[in-house]
Amino acid sequence: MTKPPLTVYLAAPRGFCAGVDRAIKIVEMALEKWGAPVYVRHEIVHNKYVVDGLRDKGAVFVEELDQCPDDRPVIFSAHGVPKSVPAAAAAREMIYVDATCPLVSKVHIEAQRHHERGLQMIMIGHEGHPETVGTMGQLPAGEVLLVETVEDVATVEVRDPDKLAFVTQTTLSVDDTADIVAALQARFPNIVGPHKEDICYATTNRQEAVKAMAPKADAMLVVGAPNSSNSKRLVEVGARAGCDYAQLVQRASDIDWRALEGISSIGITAGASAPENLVNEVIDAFRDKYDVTVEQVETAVENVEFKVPRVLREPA
Ligand code: 0K2
Ligand code: SF4
Repeated sequence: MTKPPLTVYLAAPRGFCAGVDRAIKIVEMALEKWGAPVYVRHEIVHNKYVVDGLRDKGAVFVEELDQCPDDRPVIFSAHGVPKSVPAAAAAREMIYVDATCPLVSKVHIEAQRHHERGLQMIMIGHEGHPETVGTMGQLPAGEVLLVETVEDVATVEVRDPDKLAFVTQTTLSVDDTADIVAALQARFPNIVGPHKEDICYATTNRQEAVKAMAPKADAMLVVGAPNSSNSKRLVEVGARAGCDYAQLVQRASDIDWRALEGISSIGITAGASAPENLVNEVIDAFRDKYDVTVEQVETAVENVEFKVPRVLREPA
């Protein structure tokens, strides 16, 4: 039986960013250096496949530091942690390695500097997301106000409208955040902030690639986890860029084949925490049913790389 033709538009860049790559390497190198078990506070990155693979090698994933014993190393996830977490680990004389992405740490430092200059902080982010919790937790409780939407900007109650600064989560929608920043600047003309926002290069590039790819495709799949902020944003960006069906899949077994009936093209991308082998698994699932031609839609070339902490590069 001949298979129907299908064009697979493959977004580039997609998948792992430099911060995710570094965070996973930190867990692998910690396991090599100290042996199992190594504890990891929170999923190192939001991907079940990655977490399961590291668990098989001896990593133990917990949500809070008090679930870790004093005498085993602990790693903090790529999303960052409130200041209280390394402080508690130090007080217990634990070995800890911070796998917070350097681009998230940069935001932590920004928040700290504004605070030291006497500015009250506004964080644009998603309530309860570990990165937002971590960034807000760089300053004393109550010093950072959270806004999630343009509507929140209208009601946020500040100490002094002329002594304000803002920071953002790194994995937000570029377009939604621009609207929120504009609303903040309209209400508080003297607010201080980064040049645009703190959304990282990887988030920005993946959203740009989706914007170029989505209008061409009859449907679009984002390989990523339901708790991955940047992956969920890619689904929204795809839908807004004109793709009628944009869906998140963790892997090939999640594909809803009935919803895809009649398509002649599909766009595929992957969130910053989704491994390339899961992208290949999804493409292979299409090859089983279709005569697939892959066309890359490339909007940027990335060459960012972050070093792992020195403690892991030194011999035991
Ligand atoms: O996109 P999220 O912040 O939810 O996180 P992941 O899916 O784990 O992606 C890595 C980004 C981590 C920090 O920016
Ligand atoms: Fe770092 Fe951006 Fe990757 Fe987050 S998405 S880990 S901020 S490079």
